[in-house]
Amino acid sequence: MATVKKSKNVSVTTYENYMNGRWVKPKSGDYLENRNPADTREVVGRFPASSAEDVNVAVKAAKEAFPKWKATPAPKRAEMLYRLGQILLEQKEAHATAMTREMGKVLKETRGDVQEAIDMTFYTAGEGRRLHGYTTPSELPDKMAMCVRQPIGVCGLITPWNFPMAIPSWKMLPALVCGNTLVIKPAEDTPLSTYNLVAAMEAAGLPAGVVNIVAGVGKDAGAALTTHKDIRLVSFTGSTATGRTVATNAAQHDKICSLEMGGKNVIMVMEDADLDLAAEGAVWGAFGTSGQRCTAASRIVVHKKVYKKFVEKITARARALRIGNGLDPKVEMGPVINQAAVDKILSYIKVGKKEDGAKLHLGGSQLTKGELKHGFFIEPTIFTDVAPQMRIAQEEIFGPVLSIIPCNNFDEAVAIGNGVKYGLSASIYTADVNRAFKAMEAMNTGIFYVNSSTIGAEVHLPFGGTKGTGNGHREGAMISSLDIFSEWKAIYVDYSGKLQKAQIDN
Ligand code: UN1
Repeated sequence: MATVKKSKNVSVTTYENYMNGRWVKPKSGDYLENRNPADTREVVGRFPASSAEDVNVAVKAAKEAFPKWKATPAPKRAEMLYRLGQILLEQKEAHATAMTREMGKVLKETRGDVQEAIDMTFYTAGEGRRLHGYTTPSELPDKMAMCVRQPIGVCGLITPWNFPMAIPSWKMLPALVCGNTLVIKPAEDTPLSTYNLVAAMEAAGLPAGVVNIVAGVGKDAGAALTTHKDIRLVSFTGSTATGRTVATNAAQHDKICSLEMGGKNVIMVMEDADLDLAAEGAVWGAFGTSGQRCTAASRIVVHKKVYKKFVEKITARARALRIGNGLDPKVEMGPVINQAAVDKILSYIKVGKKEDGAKLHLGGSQLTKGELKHGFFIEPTIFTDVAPQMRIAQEEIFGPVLSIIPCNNFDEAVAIGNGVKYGLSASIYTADVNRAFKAMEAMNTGIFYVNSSTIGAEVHLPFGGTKGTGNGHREGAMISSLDIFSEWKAIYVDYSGKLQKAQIDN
């Protein structure tokens, strides 16, 4: 990695792609600037604007490394992951600081992001000594039947900017423990955190070619990954629109494809809920990470009996949030990621203001006073009296904008909660255990919480959603993510010494 002089006083680090165990320049020689969304005067680094040619080199390296990595016993593969976990633990604070600088979320949250990658590392490493298949009786005598997991080959991974170390870890680590090699393209807004993860993998001793990183934009490097003939699996997290393109490309080449896309998550606050707890959870779910999580709580459905009181409580909390640069330990909410995000969020606020009946109750503007003018800051924004079919209650905004929807009873809350095209996360606040269980059953989402917000999934449980959120896969938890990153092989051993015919000799 070279450091180039940017101006008189500031030097900016230039990062290269990592392929076949070496850091190499992109063939085009072009780079993208990674700027701090809290203060765009700061360039965090320069990263390759890679092309399909760069992707080809990385895929070739991954393909050549595959046979040896596949033949490496899984417990040995996992030993490298244990070392990786140790390294990440030692580097945690530095990685959290770097992540706040490139992504904007507050330090407490970036520490959580790095910790999620550490959790995933140790958790997955344990799988090196499991990777269980199973044996089962054959229908014929003197015949054994079993299933084993086998690696798939070269995986192409495309990851988003909101969890730039955790989400790459959800994909890379299970891919590696299963014996695959990989090429990852991190989001162009936040490549540094994924680079830091890859550099830690290099330090942990991963052999050349097993892990490769190619930075760049989706339409070049990303698209090339989804269409390359030697990539057998594509795993993508990001917007629903891009996910469809990824899936379409993958289908043309018979690739395995796992998608994790949008959300429009709901918190249902019942009349018997602990309203302080619910308001605290709602603020955390709606405005944590400036609302930029696929699990963010962007809709709150509140029982009419407690509606007014709840709105008062959440407003008081949201109004008190300290907004600014996430490196300041007092700050509770950072910027949004870039100018395009500002434009999109403000346009949704405009749409909400025009909706007949909805009231802009809090916020609604970009913050441009003092130091904030250098970043992409938007006020915590609350719309009240929102109707379930309004666009602000249906579409993913991915920013600090919350819609509060009144409801008459539990059944109506469930119907509103389920009445969107996504199905990632949902939650209910209630003191009634029967109702909590009914909601657990009734909500058509991949994740559900009782008396807790919609965010905060732990790595050892399945992560993903129903309907427009994904295409049926789950990351995180071992069985489900191993099912993404390995293929089953059914093996029959006939020790009868004669020809036995299944389905016929019966
Ligand atoms: C995401 O929103 O894209 O459950 C991932 C959570 C985090 C992961 C979120 N552990 O909120």
